[in-house]
Amino acid sequence: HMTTENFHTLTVETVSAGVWLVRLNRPQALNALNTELLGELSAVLDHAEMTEDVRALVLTGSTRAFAAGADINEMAALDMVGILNDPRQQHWQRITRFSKPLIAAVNGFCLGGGCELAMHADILIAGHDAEFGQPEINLGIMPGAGGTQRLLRAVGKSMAMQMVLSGQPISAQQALQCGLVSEITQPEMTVERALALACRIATKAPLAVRLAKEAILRGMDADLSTGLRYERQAFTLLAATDDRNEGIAAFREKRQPGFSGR
Ligand code: DAK
Repeated sequence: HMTTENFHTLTVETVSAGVWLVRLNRPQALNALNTELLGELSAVLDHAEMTEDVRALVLTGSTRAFAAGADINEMAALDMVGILNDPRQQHWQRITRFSKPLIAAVNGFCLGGGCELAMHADILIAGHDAEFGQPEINLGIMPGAGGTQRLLRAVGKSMAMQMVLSGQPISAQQALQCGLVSEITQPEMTVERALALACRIATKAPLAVRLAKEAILRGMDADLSTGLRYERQAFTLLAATDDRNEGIAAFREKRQPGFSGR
């Protein structure tokens, strides 16, 4: 069981069996991602990765902001060498390689590094009032945590160019239309909807969930035949699991499966 007392910039709550809710909590800076916050988030992901009972995570901010970007005050102090040696790079890599389902519940501002963080999630749910943008260009810089690449893959060339080059944010409705998010909700329902999805995923066979997530992520940067080869291998691997036998047996016996993660 994860406690929140060691953290300054976020809280972690065990919501129900297998689901943790992580809330970014730097209201004075609209949840801007400073080194401490990214460090605490990567510590939570380490812990979640190692805890077998954890099956899915929901990541959210406040009603006003998911996150308004990297912490501009902190960034101001870094020169080129400082950026090259930046410890935050390790934290971003930790987030990238998280193997369990991560769902972002986004309300309010979701900008710059905040939008890049949300795009690290496997599923994005947004409130009607959410605003997604890459405003780095306004600061004379550009996205640095995957924004140009993940946005391109999520929304296509024209919208990615529009957002990154103009710095103008898009609405939740636009984000839905272009596929950046999969659902929009009433703002007060965003976290609830994300948790409901996480709880549902938490009942599935963990190995199947993990390999399916990996297959989809691999497909994002592979050609079709490479992606299909990976899918075939992963699918074959699952044939050796207890949960596959249990899932098929439960269907035939018209009962709910009890997955063991084996
Ligand atoms: N950093 C630090 N503080 C921030 C902040 C940020 N990104 N965003 C907001 N705040 C602070 C404000 O300074 C203000 O603090 P006080 O003045 O009250 O002390 C407080 O949060 C409330 O903000 P506002 O008073 O500005 O609130 P408004 O409602 O008027 O405006 C806003 C909200 C979101 C439109 C505005 O705050 C805003 O434009 N914020 C900046 C948005 C932005 O430009 N974000 C992009 C930052 S650049 C990398 C990885 C990632 C990145 C780079 C490199 N590597 C791995 C190499 C990412 C870069 C970025 O994200």
